[in-house]
Amino acid sequence: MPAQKNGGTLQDGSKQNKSRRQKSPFPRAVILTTDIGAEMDDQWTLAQLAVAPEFDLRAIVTTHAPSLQNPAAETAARFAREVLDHLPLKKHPPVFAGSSVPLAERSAPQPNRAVEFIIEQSKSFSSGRRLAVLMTGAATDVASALLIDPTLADRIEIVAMGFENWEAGGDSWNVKNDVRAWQIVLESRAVLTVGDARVTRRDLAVTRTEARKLLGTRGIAGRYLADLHGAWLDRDPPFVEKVTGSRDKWIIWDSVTLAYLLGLTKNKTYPRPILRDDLSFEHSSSAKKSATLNWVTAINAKKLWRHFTTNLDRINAPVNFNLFHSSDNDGHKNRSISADTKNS
Ligand SMILES: [Ca+2]
Repeated sequence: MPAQKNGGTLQDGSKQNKSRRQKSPFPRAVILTTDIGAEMDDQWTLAQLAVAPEFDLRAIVTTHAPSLQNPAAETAARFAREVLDHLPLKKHPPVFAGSSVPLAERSAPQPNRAVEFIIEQSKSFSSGRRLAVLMTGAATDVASALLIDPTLADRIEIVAMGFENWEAGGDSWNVKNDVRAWQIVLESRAVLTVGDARVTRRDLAVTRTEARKLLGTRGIAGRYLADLHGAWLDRDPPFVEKVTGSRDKWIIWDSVTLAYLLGLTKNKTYPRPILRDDLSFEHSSSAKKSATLNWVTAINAKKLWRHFTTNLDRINAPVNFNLFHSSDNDGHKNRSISADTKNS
């Protein structure tokens, strides 16, 4: 599919960015930060990440969101464990509840075990081999980690779902839920990629029928995930229609982060903007020229969903699949990566 052209005066500062994504070898170490339970997309993203042989999911850090019952991060942690309990994995990654509230001040981190874990895990990584940190909820814990240890920025690559679009910025959820934290992230030196609401709304909308067809017959995990999608559509149809234009589809927003790491997106590189308190971007010409960020402009949804279903099928029938596809029988780390999921 064609990359969406980003218009106007900013085009001069952009360039096509096929090569910038870190070409770290698989399996790639990843920490997922998520406000899981707020909608239903986080559950799909977590499940796909956990079953993918391309990733070594080191931990799940749960974040706050206004719709999660207090304490929000603890509530989200229960949703994360519920997803893991539906997956036939040999080993579950640890789940850490992060902060249940946004940062109170720009200069004051909110330490917790999740923040400590991010910093600790990062220590065996470097600027040439970065730990991937996916931000699919509020940025609070990542920002706290960056405030406590600014050198963390040299060892992580952040991939985030957030903002309405590149030109204006703006946001209705992840960024809005802790603007200060996002300001810290943007001001840091961490390699950063953003998948916004505009591109995910266009490329990652899934209808009820599509969800059932993709996942409904794929074991306990598949049925559970398809049912979550259906239940979300039924929960508040006018809201669903307001967001998507239809009562029959919802957007799997957060999986844009996964798509990026799998090489299933088109991206552009831009000078890093300044985030104002009202969530708008200031595209300042005086900003440091070296500071950039990657912006996702298109997502190959067909390949992304095929990656999901292929891996669900494999974990549901591990013996047959491994005999057929791989010469080794050691399930998780050494599984062969199918041709579909190699970078395109
Ligand atoms: Ca989310």
